[in-house]
Amino acid sequence: MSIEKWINTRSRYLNNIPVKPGPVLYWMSRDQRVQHNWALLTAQNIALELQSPLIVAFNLTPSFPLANLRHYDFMLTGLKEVEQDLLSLNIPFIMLYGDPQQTLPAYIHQNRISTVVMDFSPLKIAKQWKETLVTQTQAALIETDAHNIVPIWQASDKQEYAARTIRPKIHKQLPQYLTPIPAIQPMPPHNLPQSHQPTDWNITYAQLKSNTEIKPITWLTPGPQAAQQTLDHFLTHKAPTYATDRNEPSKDALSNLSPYLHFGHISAQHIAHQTTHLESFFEELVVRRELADNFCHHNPHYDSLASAPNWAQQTLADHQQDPREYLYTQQELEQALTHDPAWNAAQTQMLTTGKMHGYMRMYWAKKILEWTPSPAEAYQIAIYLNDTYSIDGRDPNGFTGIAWAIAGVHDRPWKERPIFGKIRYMNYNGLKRKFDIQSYIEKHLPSQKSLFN
Ligand code: FAD
Ligand code: FO1
Repeated sequence: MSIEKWINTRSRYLNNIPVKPGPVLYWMSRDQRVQHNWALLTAQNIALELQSPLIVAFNLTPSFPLANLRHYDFMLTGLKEVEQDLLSLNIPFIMLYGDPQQTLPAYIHQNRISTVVMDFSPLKIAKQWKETLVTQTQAALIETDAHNIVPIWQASDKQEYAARTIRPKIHKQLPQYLTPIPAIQPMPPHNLPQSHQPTDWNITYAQLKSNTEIKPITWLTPGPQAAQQTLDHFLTHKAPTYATDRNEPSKDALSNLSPYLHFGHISAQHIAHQTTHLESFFEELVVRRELADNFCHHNPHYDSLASAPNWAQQTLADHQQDPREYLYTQQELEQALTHDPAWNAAQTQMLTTGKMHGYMRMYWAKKILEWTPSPAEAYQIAIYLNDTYSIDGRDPNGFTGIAWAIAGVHDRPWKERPIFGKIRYMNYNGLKRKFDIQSYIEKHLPSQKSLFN
């Protein structure tokens, strides 16, 4: 296959330096896996075509925003498995440390890398890293969307209004993009200058500067193998009842795949292949998740209230001065000290397990809007709590979920009311009416009884 064939619609050039013979580097970041990884596949095919060595590098930024030991432990455990998977395919894995805006240009220069392939992320931090690289290197730079089934640039060229507007654009292209993903092949022996030294994981852990009081989670095993096992378990035991049970917070009905999708330990395309028959799951995994990337990619204000559509900005401003019956500080919310046991149960579930039930996340964020002095502050508190404690946090899905709950993004105006204005409202009685919320409360707050029973 010619090089151009591999720089297909899943990839794009970030500079106009042509690919030429010389070592090919896959700078792994969002998609931390070997198999079902279009970015690694693109890099491998270019290296084979050029008869050049292939190297994979991961740059550890010890102070990733709002990340702590809970997240680094999950991620680094997964990367240890990725290193072994790569070595078994004769592909060297290099761990870099520090600010990628310095470490990558230096690595590329020192090792005379001729082509760099990167995976895609819509987040500003990743875009900043790449913008710097474009100005600092003479290597060909290629970005491959290894996260979305329909590449972000093919799905839409603008911020989509709602799931209903992006859904047809995604479904129309699934026949072209929801295809089997070729396996990564073993590479021929390489004569790279630095004989590959396996990563010293003690040095890696020693680089971390984040706080350590938020403990790693133990109920979920990190890494690509465990991700596959979690998928198998979901398909066998949960898929049949997912459509009916997925919103019931007291049931363990969700797939638990979000931490693996966030760290790229598993490919959404690989999951989608096996879940086309699960309509409600497929809608979340494909349409909702790819809508989140679309929102973060096209709206630079995804991490603030400025992301809200005009109707929402207006309505929240109209009600900014409404009296708040309850007001809590970030710390009181963080410690689950509100009057509402359902909210406290959701916050406690996130604190202790790192993963709040999806339905409760909607209720949780909307109550932060109701119980804080301003929508702008509510937005920041929701991001801070979600990204500090959720194992799947710091993700486009999180920014988009908070934008939906507090700022009406991807939603429509509802009946006007105090504080919320026309932002969709949720309340405790709704939970009580629809779910066994008492069991959820007792499961996560054994001591507290329901306030309203
Ligand atoms: P399942 O129901 O099994 O879903 C399977 C996959 O579908 C998920 O892993 C996810 O990739 C996708 N998906 C499901 N629901 C959504 C959704 N509403 N939006 C986008 N994709 C979805 N998701 C995160 O990954 N990280 C977050 O930090 C996060 N924060 C959220 C905050 C708020 C306020 C809200 C309302 C939602 C948030 N979500 C977040 C979206 C959703 O709640 C989670 O993706 C889901 O609960 C993850 O659990 P699961 O994989 O077991 O879910
Ligand atoms: N990606 C990296 O390339 N280097 C890191 O050190 C890194 C740390 C990290 C910590 C928590 C977390 O949730 C994600 C982290 N990521 C890191 C991966 C991250 O998902 C993406 O690379 C960026 O978010 C861009 O999408």
